[in-house]
Amino acid sequence: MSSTTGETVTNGLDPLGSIEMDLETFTPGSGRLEPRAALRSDAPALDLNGTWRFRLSPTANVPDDFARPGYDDSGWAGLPVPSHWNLHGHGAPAYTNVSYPIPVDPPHVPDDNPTGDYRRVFDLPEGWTGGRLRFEGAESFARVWLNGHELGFSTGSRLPVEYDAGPHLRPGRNVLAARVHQWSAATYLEDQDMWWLPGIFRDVTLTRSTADVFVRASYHDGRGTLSFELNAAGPGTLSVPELGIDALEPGTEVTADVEPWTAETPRLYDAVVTCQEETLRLRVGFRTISIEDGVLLANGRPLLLKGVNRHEFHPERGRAVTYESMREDVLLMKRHNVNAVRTSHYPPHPDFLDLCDELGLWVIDECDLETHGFGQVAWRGNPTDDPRYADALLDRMRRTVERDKNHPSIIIWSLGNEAGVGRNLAVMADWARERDPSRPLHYEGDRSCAHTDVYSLMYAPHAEVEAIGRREEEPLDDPGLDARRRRMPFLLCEYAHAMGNGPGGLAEYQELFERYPRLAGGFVWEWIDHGLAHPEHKYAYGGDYGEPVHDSNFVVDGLLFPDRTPSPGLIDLKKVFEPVGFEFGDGVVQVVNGYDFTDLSHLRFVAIVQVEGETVAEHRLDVPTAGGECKLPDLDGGRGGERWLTVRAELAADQPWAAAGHEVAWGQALLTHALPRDRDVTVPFACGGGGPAAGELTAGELGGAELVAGEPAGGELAGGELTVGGCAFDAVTGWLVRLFGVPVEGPRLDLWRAPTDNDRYGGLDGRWRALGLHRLTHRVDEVTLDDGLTVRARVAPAATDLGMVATYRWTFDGGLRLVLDIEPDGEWRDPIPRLGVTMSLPGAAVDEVTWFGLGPGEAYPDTGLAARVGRWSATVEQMQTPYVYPQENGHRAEVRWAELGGIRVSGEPTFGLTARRWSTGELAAARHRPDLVPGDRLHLHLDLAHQGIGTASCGPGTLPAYDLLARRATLRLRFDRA
Ligand code: IPT
Repeated sequence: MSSTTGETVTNGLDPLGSIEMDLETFTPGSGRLEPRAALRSDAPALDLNGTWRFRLSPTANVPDDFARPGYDDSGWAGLPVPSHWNLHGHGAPAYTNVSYPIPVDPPHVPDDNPTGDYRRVFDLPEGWTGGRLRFEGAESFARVWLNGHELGFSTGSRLPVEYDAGPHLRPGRNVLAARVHQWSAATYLEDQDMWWLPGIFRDVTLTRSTADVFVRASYHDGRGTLSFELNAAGPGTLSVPELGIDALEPGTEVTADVEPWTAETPRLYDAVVTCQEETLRLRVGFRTISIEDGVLLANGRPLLLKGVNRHEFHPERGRAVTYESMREDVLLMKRHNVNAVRTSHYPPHPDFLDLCDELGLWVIDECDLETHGFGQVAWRGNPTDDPRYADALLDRMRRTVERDKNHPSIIIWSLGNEAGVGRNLAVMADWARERDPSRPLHYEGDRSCAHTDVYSLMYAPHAEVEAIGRREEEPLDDPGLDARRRRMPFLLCEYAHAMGNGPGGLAEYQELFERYPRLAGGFVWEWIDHGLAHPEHKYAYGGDYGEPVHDSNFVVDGLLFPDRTPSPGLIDLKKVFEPVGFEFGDGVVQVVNGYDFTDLSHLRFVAIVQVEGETVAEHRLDVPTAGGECKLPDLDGGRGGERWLTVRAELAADQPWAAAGHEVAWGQALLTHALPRDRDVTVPFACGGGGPAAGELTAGELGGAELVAGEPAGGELAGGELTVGGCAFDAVTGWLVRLFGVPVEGPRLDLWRAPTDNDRYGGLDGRWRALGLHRLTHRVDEVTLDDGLTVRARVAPAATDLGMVATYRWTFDGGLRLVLDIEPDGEWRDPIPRLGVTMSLPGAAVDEVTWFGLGPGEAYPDTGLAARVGRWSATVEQMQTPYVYPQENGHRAEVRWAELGGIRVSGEPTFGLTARRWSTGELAAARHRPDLVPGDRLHLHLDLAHQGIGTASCGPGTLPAYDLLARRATLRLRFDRA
């Protein structure tokens, strides 16, 4: 703040200037107690969550008299704690990815600085003395008063702080007050890609617990070694009754026969630390993380991280997540074969880590640090390299490690995310190494890995990952650092950007991770879409609250939709992460145990035989618990048709994270192809050989003769229509107008799809629009009638000489057959979105679609790994994948046949099926789900091929094998009455 005299004073304008100074201080806090572990203690504690009195001011420049106990807050609103005030009608959320929403001018912040004042009255139970006020999280700067006495302030939004309340507590009524500023000098350290959500968003307690414990439990060859540090008022000992460990003194070591903790076998031992003034309960997991010869090991065995990046998010509550939703996250991860989580990009609510210990997930715990927006000013002034911010960065690392040090699930500490490089990283790393040598350090932002123990990249393309796997990466300039990094295991802390439709390329990454021991796996970006519940848009993203600077729907890039239903990307990931593999041979199946630590004894195996998608036999398989060859039963059966064998591995008994019968893995093998259909009788289209006469058609004449099903018939030319077997063509244009009595438009060649996020951000969409693929013109050049109907057309966008020659060859043999030859005209360079036909029919006639092919979910060339051959049914509504930002979706692949609205469409041999109640143009124009309003037509897309999906929204595009290049192609379809 500046005075008008030209002389800069920080506190020149009002007597509350000291607040301004603190807001812009580099110091992380004042009046705080030393950080300590989140512990379960029997010491009395008072839950101070609930409804607090609340007032929002637009600036920080307001009197702080509200902190006085006698202040009259009767005019204030009520606000739940924990929560974010801007999700409760006070202001609005804002989203930016990399950009700061304030000028980059550390440590200063704008005068417009939403400031929330909080008051909470509580009664102290009788006989209560002393205690600490503990805030688990407040964003971004919080000052606290008790009964009018300032206790201090703190920054580090996603980290706890404790103040000594004792001296100021009174018997009976007490008044707690807090002032939270949205912007502060600490904002520069919290530029994570997420909504800006201020407020006291985690729990507040008054606790009389004061002790700190650091348990160290390692594992080697069946033996566990245990010791602990205690920081308490007076002596204390540790006991683990189940292991016969009793009254262990701090600093002494004991060993015992134990079962190790792993994410697959999350074995925990109850421990009790008995101190003079309190008893603490912990759960100890014995495990050792090490690095040998560039391989990441857990308990001496190579570890493959099948991970996701998890932000805390709930569509109504933001980052103020409940225990139930944290638990749901862990259960969903376990059920989808995820074994690891990176807490991007801050330490989560402490309960989440308890759930990881208990249910089994490997965790990279990341410090609350990101300064990404400095990248937009060439990293000038980056706090990571500014000594004035050193204390704040060290403070964050200390509070992360101290709070979370007792979790066996945490195997790696991460210094932060996207914070550039600088000397403060060394300060953080040196301290963490000293305090906890048992866990390797991670930080992706410094490619030299000068301060880390694992080599990490984000969004590296497959080829680069493979080079690293082979230890053939590009060298660093500094030979010493290069040699050091070359000895490190590698992980992708982010990959496979799950934004919208996709991600593609998962299987190819997994294949590399499994092939090269140096590759310790990776973490898909990201777990959940951060779409905020919105009355008009259903789910809001950046810009929906009128933010002047925002990053649109980049915040909606998760494997779960905002309501936590799995997107196709998560279903695919489950398949790719399967811990059991199946290789089919002649009469046998080879079952491969892909677990890192366990055998297969917790699974049962079922073989299912299906003919045309209908189950004809089911058998139990006896699979050796170590995996290996398993003889298949006699799978012959009388009925014809396409026969498939599916082998499923399911949980044999209930697990804490899923019920018995939960499918863990599956494989499929084709047993016999379908017999070719008898199609030798072709009914000639032409009667009397007359070609179609031009100029005969009027609208009133539409509506030709219906034929009884199965009756052989010759074609008939009347009223400007050529009819055959209940199907009619416009005699002039050659377009199909009726299909077994159903009025239709099309099929016509179509090359466009509503762009996916990957198409848009990766640039393909722009190229397709420039080419005009969304506005193709059709010109019929020739209509020939003989024993069939041949229509030759040129399909091309305006303003270019590129086009496609489409030759539709129609014949009738009781069913209507289409052979469509497509030939590119001109030099097509870019991949095209799709190749197929689009047609529409009256929507009211169709509700359910049944198909035999891949399903039940959508599949594109490089996605849909979880789709299996079967017979599936879904309503048109259910066939839509509800991406928050509407885009191409719902394509069912390798469809042999589909029935809808009394019509059966068959591929010869297969086709891609998409059915919608809106056109591609409408889908492409929609910005939120509610923009899509069902029309009265059903739009049917019958495709030969699609462009792959890739992950170009952030990361590599489609692998070359999945590019759809314009080339000669033939689509063969057949239409019958269902
Ligand atoms: C990367 C970020 O680490 C992550 O927070 C998220 O923003 C992701 O991108 C995109 O959704 S950083 C990017 C510049 C590679």
